[in-house]
Parts: sequence; C-alpha cells; structure tokens
Amino acid sequence: MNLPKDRGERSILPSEITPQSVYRDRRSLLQGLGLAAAATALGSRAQAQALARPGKLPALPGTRSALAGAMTAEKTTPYQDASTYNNFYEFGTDKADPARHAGTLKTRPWTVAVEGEVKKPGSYDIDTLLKLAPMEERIYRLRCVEGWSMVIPWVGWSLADLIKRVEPTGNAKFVQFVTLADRAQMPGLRSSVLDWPYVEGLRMDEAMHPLTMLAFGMYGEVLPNQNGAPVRLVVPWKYGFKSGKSIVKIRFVDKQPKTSWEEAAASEYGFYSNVNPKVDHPRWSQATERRIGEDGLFTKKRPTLMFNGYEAQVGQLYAGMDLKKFY
Ligand SMILES: Nc1nc2c(c(=O)[nH]1)N[C@H]1C(S)=C(S)[C@@H](COP(=O)(O)O)O[C@H]1N2
Ligand SMILES: [Mo]
Repeated sequence: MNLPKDRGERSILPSEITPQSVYRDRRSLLQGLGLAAAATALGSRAQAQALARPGKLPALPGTRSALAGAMTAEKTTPYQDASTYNNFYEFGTDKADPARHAGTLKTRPWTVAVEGEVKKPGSYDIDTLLKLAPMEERIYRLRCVEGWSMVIPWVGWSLADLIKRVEPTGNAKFVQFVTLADRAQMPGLRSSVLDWPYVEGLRMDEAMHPLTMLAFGMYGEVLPNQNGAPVRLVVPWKYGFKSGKSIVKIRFVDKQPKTSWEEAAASEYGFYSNVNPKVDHPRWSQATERRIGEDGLFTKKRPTLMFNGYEAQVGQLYAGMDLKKFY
C-alpha cells in the first residue's frame, strides 16, 4: 500500500480558522485606512496560519453538530493527507490519482435528481440544495475496507432533511445513489475495474439515520474535487466505499438496489458493509486499522471498533440480524 510519510502535526479545526475572505476583507480595510503596520501584523498572522489551514477553496463554514456521536474528539487527519490519499476510481485507482486528475471535474452547473418512490420528485440545482438545511460541521471517523482510516471534519447536513422534504411513499424501502460518469471529465472510466456509473445504496432506515450525511465541504471549505465535490454521501459506521462521491441522482426504490462493489465482487463486498472487526474480508482481517497521516509503517495498528465506534447510535438498526450473513 502507498502510505504517506508519518507526520505528527496536529491539524487545526475548521472552527479555529478564520475564513480567508475575512482576512482579505480586514486587510484591505486596514490598508484602506492607511494602517499599514496593523495590516502587516495581520498579514504575518494569516501567513502563519496558512501553513496549517486547508487548501485555497471557498470557505464553507458549519456550526458544530450537537448530534450524539457526531463530534469525535480524536485528532483530525491533516488536510494534506485527506486530500491526497483518496479512492475515487473514476480518476484512477492509485491513491494519488484523484488529487492528480480530478481538477478536470466541473462542479458547476450541477444538478441532483431525486426520483422514484417519492411524492415530490424533483431536480435540485446544487446551489439550491446547499441551502436546504443549516450547514453543520461533524467530525467523523472514515474506515476504508482496505484497512486504513482517517478522521475528517465534514460540512453538510443529515440526508434525512432532504428525504423528509421529498416525502417517500410506502413503497420506498431503499435508496440508491448514482454518481457522475462522464468519460470526458473522468479518465478512470476507460478502465473496467467497476461498472460505471458508481452506484451505492442504503436501506431506508439507514438513509434516515441522522448521522448519515450529505457533505458539501470539509475542513471548513467546499470539498476538493478528489473528495467528491460538489456533494457526496458520508455514512460513518460503514466502510468508506458506501459513501458515494459526486452524486447526481438519488432514487427511492422498493427493492435492494444494485451496488458497484457487490457487482464487482459479491463475495467480498456486501450490501450492508458495516464496519465490523469480527467479520473479516475473505482476503484480509478487519480487526485493526492504520490511521493515515499518523501511523507509520511500523506503528502498531489500532483496533477497529464495531460499527466504526458508532454502535451506540446505530446498533439498533441491526438488532437480530446475522451480521456474518448480511456483511
Ligand atoms: N464515486 C465514487 N465514490 C467513492 C469511491 C469511488 O471510487 N467512486 N471510493 C469510495 C471509497 S473506497 C472510499 S474509502 C471513500 C474515500 O473517501 P475520501 O477520499 O474522501 O477519504 O470514497 C468512496 N466513494
Ligand atoms: Mo474504501
């Protein structure tokens, strides 16, 4: 596996960062008033923070979530790692490919279609969708099925806020997420590793769970393309691949929908894919994980937690289910 170098620095939380635009405005205001010294002092402070702050994308602030389990106290993964070590096969299968190639993704205009078993189907322009509910910051663990994990401060809101608005019918038992598949923008589509478009699905109660999130940003800024701009799903108690990036369609259906990974290897990737240290992948153990940006190659791996540590919040969804059978 292509692991980043061990970097011990603590990353700054988005809530601790003054948005770039605020600095810019304050600086030009002070300069306008002829307060050059003050502007310089501010400038060097901004510069010092620039080392730890995220990229140079537009700010997307969110209020700290009050939702149970939504704010892990664990150290967040450095932005540099979270935005350069990615899985987004539409841009290539190497961890560095998405950061390298996703620059070509056009995230405006962008529409998300909502269809199927709902009373109010529709097509949402991304800038309308953004404002559908108040933006929250939530710090979730992300555990990839490959055995690594990160801690990412997302910005977005509960998918349930959208679901309630479109009024699912009694036949809506599952939700399917369809992501963009555009050969002109996505070089990875030339490969047949997966069936395109990348599709994923959730059971209705999973989709309605407040921890299930539509994310538009991370680290206080809009999502970088490689992390799934302009909108992606985040389901923190499931393996990372359930969290589809660059979503264009949300379909409410009566039967368990097809998912790309099940289609590719059903014996390895099930529909549920809940993080579970007791159910191994057929080719490797799922008992432990390596934290990206923190654990070096020789660091002892940390234990993987049941439901990725969200058991108190989501365990009830699976009461009575055989999780070895429904893996
Ligand atoms: N459209 C799409 N979404 C995707 C993927 C992908 O290849 N294509 N990879 C998944 C996998 S395997 C993981 S681990 C997460 C990684 O998200 P991150 O790069 O933001 O950490 O995205 C998921 N969403
Ligand atoms: Mo993954």
